[in-house]
Amino acid sequence: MLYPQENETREVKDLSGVWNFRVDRHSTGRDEEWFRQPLSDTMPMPVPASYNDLTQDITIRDHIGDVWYERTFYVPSSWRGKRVSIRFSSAEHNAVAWVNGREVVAHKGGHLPFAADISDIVTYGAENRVTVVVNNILTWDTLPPGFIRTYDDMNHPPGYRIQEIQFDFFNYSGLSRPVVLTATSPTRIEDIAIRANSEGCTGIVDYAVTTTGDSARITVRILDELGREVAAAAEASGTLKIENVTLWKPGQAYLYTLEAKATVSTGAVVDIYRETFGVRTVRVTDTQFFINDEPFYFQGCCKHEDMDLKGRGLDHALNIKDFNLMNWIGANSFRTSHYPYSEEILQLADRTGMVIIDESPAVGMRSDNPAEPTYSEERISSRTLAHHKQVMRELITRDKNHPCVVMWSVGNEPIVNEPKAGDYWGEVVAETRRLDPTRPVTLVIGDVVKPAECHPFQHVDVMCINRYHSWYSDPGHLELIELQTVAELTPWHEHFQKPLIISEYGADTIAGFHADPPVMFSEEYQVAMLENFHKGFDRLHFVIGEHVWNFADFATKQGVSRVIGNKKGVFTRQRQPKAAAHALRKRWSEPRKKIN
Ligand code: BDP
Repeated sequence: MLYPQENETREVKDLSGVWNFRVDRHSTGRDEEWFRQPLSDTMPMPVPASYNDLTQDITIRDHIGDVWYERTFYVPSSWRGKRVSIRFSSAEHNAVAWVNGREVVAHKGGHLPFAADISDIVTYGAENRVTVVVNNILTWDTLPPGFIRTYDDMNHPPGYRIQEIQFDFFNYSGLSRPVVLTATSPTRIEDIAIRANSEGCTGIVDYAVTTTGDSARITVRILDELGREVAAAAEASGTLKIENVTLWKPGQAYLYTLEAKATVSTGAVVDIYRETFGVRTVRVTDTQFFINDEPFYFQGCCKHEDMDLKGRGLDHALNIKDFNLMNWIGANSFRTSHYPYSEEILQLADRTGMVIIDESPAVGMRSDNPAEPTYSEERISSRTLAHHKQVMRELITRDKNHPCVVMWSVGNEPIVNEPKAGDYWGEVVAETRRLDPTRPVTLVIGDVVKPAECHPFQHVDVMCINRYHSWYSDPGHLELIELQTVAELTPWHEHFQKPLIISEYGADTIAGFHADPPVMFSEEYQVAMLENFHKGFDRLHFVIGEHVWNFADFATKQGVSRVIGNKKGVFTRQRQPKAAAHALRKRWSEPRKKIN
């Protein structure tokens, strides 16, 4: 799905701002058809933002179920005869939208965009109303999965229920990314797919432009960063060559623009779309990851979209600060743990040369009862699998043209040792490869099992493994980390003959807590722990990357091991460095040394 773009043929109207908001406390809104009339009893609520942390009402923060958003907007008279759409960049997690009381779109799953043609529903040159119900309930059929636990005992009031989640971040909800109106010609460019790589000094650009509406003639040109035309064609799809191509490289981004024009029989240009892309190749061997035929070592931190007050709400200032901090610390990459991040974040990565492992929201895929299997019709079922494939389709449709994305991650820390795990993840990986044969695929695992018991890894190109030595295992024993890293990871490579990224390692650290010799939760402990892991990584030739957990402290559900959230950040939630940030900056600014 193309990003909303404003140009000489396209208009975008941003509906960000303060909307009307109402919590559906008794789940009556849908039956009472609240979308028919303007909502009553509303409070103001910003879009984009998660709503959870913006009131003083704990029952709003922890609400389970529907919330309603509404606002009015004008559609200019000049838009009559155009194709008018409404586009939601994300609604967590399920949503239905009505315009002027008529349903226009329903979407399952947060973090990915959806849109509806509302040309025949809006009133031109007049006020219109959009109403959206957003539901945050997670079930075994959603990604991430979750389930509702209801209690029937003396210790809980009648009907008491909680949302159980098996992932370690707050279940923020709402309209966390922009909502926009777009106006295009009824005959328009629907999608552009670009696959660009290089042979010698020549860029080879396979492209396909699809259109909707009346037939249109498509012409394309490729422009370099100075706006000079470097290739052109008069077909909707084909292969273009860029002589003396400038490659997109980690830390050294170079973006070309593919400009597509749709012309109708009268000779009028009815639509133009300019898609940026980079020319780069990606390749994996049994011990290495190559970008443009140069070995690439992933160094960086996993992240979250997370901040005070606005939760997962899109925040350009925060994103710029985060990219500047990652640059400062010497990070060259990050994983979008544990869900697709905003399109605006990927655009920043394209532009700055940050390398991305793009992850689906499949996190917490594990049975809640160790005596019962995860992969069964009661839990992770054929319904979950069908939805997972749909999510991969939507993710790849959205992100396929970003040069920053070098690998797809199909999920994080599922149960891997049940025999059916091989079938489930095999199917997800196969679908991912069918959709995009150009990028490697990984799965991130966390369980400490023997390699032969990890059924999904036979299907992936790169093994991503999360390890918490001296934290969740052998707490306090920093001296074991190097030994355990080497002893435990070596068999994984021997068994699978694939390269490996340590996709998480870390320690909760309260900024300002000090102890020397180090004790857990002190800044010194976090530094010492990272350093001991690094000694292990540097001894392993098949380790192709290290992603610290986590870039910054973040909000989680409440629990006895979380002190107002997860504190494994090397920056605080307000983006101030802990001692570990300085230590990483030192390591990542020096040339990397492998011992063997
Ligand atoms: C890993 C999870 C991550 C958690 C982290 C932790 O992948 O989401 O936040 O552990 O416990 O298992 O801090």
